[in-house]
Amino acid sequence: MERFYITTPIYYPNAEPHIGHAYTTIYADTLARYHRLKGDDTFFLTGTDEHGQKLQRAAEKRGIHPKELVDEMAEKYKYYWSLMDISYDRFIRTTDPDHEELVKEAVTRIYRKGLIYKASYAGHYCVDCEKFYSPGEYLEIDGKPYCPIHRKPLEWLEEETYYFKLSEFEDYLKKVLEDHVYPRSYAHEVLRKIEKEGLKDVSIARPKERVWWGIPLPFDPDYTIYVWFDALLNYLTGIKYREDPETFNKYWPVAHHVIGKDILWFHTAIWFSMLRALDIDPPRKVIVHAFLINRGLKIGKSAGNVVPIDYLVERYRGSDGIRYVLMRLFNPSKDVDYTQELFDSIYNSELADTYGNLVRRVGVLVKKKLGGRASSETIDAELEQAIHKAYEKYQESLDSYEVSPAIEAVMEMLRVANAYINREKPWEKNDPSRDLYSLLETVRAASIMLYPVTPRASTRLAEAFGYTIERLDDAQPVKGREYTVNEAPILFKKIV
Ligand code: ME8
Repeated sequence: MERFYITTPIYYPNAEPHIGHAYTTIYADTLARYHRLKGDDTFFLTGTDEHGQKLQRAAEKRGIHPKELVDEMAEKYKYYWSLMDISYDRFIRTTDPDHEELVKEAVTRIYRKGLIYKASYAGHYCVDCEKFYSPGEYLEIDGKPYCPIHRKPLEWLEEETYYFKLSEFEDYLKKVLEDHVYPRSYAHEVLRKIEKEGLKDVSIARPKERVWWGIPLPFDPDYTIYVWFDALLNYLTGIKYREDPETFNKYWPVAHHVIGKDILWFHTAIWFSMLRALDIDPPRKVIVHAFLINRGLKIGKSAGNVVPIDYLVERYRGSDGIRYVLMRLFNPSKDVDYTQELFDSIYNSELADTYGNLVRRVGVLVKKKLGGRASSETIDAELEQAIHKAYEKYQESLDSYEVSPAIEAVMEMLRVANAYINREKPWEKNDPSRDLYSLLETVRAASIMLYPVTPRASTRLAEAFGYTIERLDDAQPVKGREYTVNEAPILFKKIV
């Protein structure tokens, strides 16, 4: 049996998730559901990144303890992910005791290897990114350094700290990066940065008097472990690296981290080096995607252009519409511009018209012309071929992490079926059993293949047309199946 381990970034719970977070999480969920459908032993991890100065400040602002804030916000994340039908296997929080133990142990091991040392540090810091920016990386506005992502002034920090010897891993990174990053262009981006700037050691601790909200550094309790060093290790905690080596060894070789391009450096240069320091192989793939933008800027709380999840769930009556549109537009390399018109038009033309309307017509005709029961010992060759073609393209795409082309393959099959019904006019025939059976096989195949993207609509259709969705293999056409159509559902109401 094949295996599959997939993760999302663990998000900062200083604010509620928005469609930018949903974009990543739905994509990871789609791949997780696809692999489960193939019968793979699958583990899907998501969660929240709860320590550090950003959370400490957010709590201070509200006059509450950070733990109170993250407890409240972690629940909100879970709420939104249930609204979006996210099928995670564990929701990890960096305040979970097993994670804190793992981080302490990992940092101690790296320290004992001589890869962590004390020295002083000075630099420009963005608290929203929890990251130092060097000249050339930051924006200058009126001669002052600004964060290129959040467009806020950077803070000057000067302090004694502990460094991780990232510089030791240059040769190693140059050897492994290309094979473990998808699309490869992102590996090249990292390699170019290393080539240009060299690999500088990174600070992995903060003085406790400035940042007290986090995991104490085991070998110097005056310091708190840097939030990124803590957070990245969640990918090991999630599959029980410490307590259960069997589970860990089962899933780690098939680890896939889905991330936005903003956190590429952390998930490649820093994470791969940390893993190497712990004698762990790199993940199978870091899958990177570009941003969802709105009015020219990356969607985010600081840009003030957030599109709330509730709004879209309400607009499309449930999770399927927004899941579909985001996956249809999903693009690893190019930013995707959010506009309501574009989202509505994809929803209307593909889900409501091409898919939903065909399902409705087929359902009504089977009930009217065949009393709700359909079977046939032969299938129309054109539709049979269209199903096979879609099935192949769909798998080929998803096996190489491409969601949009997989969906397009299913839509193409449905367009063939729409042309077929219009041409054959089964409503005019005395016995349209063969036509309708062929169409039923096509919409059944569509519902199975689209299940990872639109799980609700697929389940609804399967119930209405009397079959179950269990395995991807079942999407292939067969002859002589007995359909009992008990309802002609309207899967997607058109937005007018
Ligand atoms: O970076 N378009 O958390 P974060 C596309 N805690 N993706 C977007 C997006 C947008 N407009 N906005 C957010 C952190 N994302 C760390 C991660 S992991 C060990 C620690 C998604 O809350 C995208 O996946 O800032 C991005 O990388 C992530 O949210 C950043 O989430």
